[in-house]
Amino acid sequence: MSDPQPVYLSDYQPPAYQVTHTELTFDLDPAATRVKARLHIERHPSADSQAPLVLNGEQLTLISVAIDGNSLPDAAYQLTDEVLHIADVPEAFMLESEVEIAPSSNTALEGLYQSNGMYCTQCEAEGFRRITYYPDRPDVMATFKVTVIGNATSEPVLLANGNPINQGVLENGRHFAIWEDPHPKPCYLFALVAGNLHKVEDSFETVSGRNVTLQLWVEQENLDKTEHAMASLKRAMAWDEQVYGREYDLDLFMIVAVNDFNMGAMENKGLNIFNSAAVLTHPNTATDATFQNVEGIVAHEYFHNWSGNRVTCRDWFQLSLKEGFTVFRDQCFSADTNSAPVKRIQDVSFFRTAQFAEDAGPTAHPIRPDHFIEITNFYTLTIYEKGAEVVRMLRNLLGWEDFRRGSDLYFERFDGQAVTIEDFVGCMAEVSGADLNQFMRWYSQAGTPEIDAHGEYDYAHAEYHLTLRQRTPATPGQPEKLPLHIPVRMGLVGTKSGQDLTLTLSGEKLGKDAVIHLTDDEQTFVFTDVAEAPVPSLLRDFSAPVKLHFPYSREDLAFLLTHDSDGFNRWDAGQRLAMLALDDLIAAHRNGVEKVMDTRVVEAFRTLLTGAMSDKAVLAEMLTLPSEAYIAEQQPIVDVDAIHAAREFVRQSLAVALRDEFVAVYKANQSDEPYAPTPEQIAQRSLKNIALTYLMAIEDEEGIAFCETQFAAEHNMTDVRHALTLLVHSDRDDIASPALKAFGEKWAHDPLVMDQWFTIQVSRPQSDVLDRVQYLMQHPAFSIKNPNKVRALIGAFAQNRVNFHRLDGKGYALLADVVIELNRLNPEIAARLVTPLTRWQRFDEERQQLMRDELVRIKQEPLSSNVFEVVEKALA
Ligand code: B3K
Ligand code: ZN
Repeated sequence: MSDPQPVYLSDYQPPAYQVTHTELTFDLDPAATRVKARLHIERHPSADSQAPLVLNGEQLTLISVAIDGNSLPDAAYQLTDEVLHIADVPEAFMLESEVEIAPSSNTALEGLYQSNGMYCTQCEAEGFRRITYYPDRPDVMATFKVTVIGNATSEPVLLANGNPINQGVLENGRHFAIWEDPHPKPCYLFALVAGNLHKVEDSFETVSGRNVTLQLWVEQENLDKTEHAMASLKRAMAWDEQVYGREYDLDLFMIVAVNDFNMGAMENKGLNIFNSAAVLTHPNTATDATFQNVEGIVAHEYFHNWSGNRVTCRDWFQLSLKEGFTVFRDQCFSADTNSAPVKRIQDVSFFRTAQFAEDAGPTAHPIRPDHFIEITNFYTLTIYEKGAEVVRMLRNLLGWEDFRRGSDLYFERFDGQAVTIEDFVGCMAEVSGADLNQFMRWYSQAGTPEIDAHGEYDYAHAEYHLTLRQRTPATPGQPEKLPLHIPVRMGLVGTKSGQDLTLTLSGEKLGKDAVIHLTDDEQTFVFTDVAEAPVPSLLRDFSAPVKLHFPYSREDLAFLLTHDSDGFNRWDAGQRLAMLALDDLIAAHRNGVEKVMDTRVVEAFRTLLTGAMSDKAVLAEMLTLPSEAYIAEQQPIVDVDAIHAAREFVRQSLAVALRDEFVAVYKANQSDEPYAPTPEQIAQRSLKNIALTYLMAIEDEEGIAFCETQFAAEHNMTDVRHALTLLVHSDRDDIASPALKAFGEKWAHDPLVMDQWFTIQVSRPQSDVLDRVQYLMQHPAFSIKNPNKVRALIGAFAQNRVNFHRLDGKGYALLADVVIELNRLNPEIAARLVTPLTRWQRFDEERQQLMRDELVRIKQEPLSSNVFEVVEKALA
């Protein structure tokens, strides 16, 4: 067998044949589903009349194929494992085929598969080719009519995209439903669901007065977990009308929850399919974070109806066209619905930890890659989150009004088409007159740009000289980088007044908060009429996805922490201050020197805790130390033990110094109001729980009592889970073990709560974790075939920095064993799971060797193209 080969963006050719209308009939059976397809096909006028028809198809058993009613003899076509090739076809014709597939043995969860006995589909990106022979590419768009035939008892509900047009009873206990979707769509948006489902129904009146029926389909026991998703959907529909002028376009919108799903959810036209973890919530079973996540994902999939479905991608290299834009849209929606500064802090915090790591590793790729082996490997933080940051920069460069005009133009001009990133950015340039040529490099250049900044105040001339130098480190396949267009939003905060000073650049008054444009390798900006010495506040609101280095003193940072008018940068100043202290402590740990806590951090925290800060949500974020993963990102060589020890030392020192303040905050933020996922309540719970986190760092007796009471009160899952986690992660096994046991027994029937139960245990810092993982893999609630379980147990263990990176290599070996097993069952999940091993360059030599050994062991297996691509890059 030869190695899988990449496809290249530069090889793109428009399709020679279009499918204008697709009719499908599914006769469902777990082991032998029959799929009949009738495809109305037309040759493109500019295509060669000799062009063969090439249809994708994988793991299909072909029963018959005919053109215009004439069955094709064997000699008329060629069949391989991947394509059906017909050399000679007319200009316009009807292709009929019948295939057999086996949903019950589909463990890859791509195409048509069964989850808990229910039939469902996942076609993006290239899953439709596992359903029928078809030109499985997004630039082929057809209207669809779908007939689903199933067993009336086991599949009373039969769903597909669009509008229901007919249903009826057949012989032998079978029944059928017919669905029609009038909007032309690529086959990746096709969906079918059949099973014993129950619905919750609501409605939404659109801005033009149309009534849309909204349905949420779940298994019976989950009917009480749908309220929040439904409310979120309605908010999202209203938001897209108000903010983007986008109205829904069918009379019915359905969401289905399934337990076995590779990703969060899928935006199939009119029939979104969701991982149950991304849609089901109840105060007793889901945390605040889950409530917010569900709201964001429901909105994200809904927003795709325009940014993705009505206007779709020409090819999969353009994936960020729909994903980056849609993530940006859902981020803004969540910011408008909840606390905007906290949303930004959390998004950036995650981005700087996880996307920066991706951009610095062997799988780094541009937002628009120029080649790939397996597209499912490119549903990444770069395509999604960095893509969203780039759209956000466009919004900031143009201003909202021009950005909105550009968005309107894009949707109008390209409605019903499959387009490219140039088409999107082109609309933005057209409406605004902005020159975005250099900006386009953000789409083709991988790696995180770094800005080295320094500034000098010239008292004599009342000038501030700010020099910014940019460089983007080499990434695989891209040794040389060009300068990018980087918008730096900034202010100068006067050290006497504590106020933002007016920015005057080349005689022009820019206001107190302005964007300067770094476009060259190095630029110096001279601000004039600067009446007092300032501290610069740079990259406000994280105005560009870059690393910014500025030689701030701890005094500067303590000053910005209290005086910066930008909430994001106030938070960031606190993070930077903590990082300086952590760096010293990491060095002390490595050198075996006694650790000493920086009192400036303690005093900064004291100010926060006792000050008049009214925004509890932001306060809770400011009291949160950088995560071990984020700290690791900042180190040249990651020393997991030193990082853990240093962070624990800071946590404990703060707890000792500010114990009474934490107790006071904890007590002041108790509440027995009925649970609601409102921003106010969430803020209060976050603040209360972060205070408890500190108290538990020193296993304070009162803190332990708070935990026990909070756990036992069972008021809501946010509080219960937080208390349980703190207990389990402490050394008080005498209290933790019974609590964990009670929790596991109470929720044994609820898979989503059991996911949390797994994660809590395998993220504890104690050294017994590896044994626990092995033990829990045998637990009846665990299944390697369920992606949520794999993420909750194995994925969470691989995030447990001290235990996964054990020096005996057993953590790595365990992960590799699971990857090898999953490679056969579910290549998409296997390829994601291997990620932590691919980051071996970041560690000490001993660990590097151990991690590489496991990658080599994986590489010796017969690999799916998914895992092959990742491992090959990691070992290159
Ligand atoms: N568009 C889907 C992606 C599913 C792809 C899985 N291989 C989810 C989303 O971004 O909305
Ligand atoms: Zn998406």
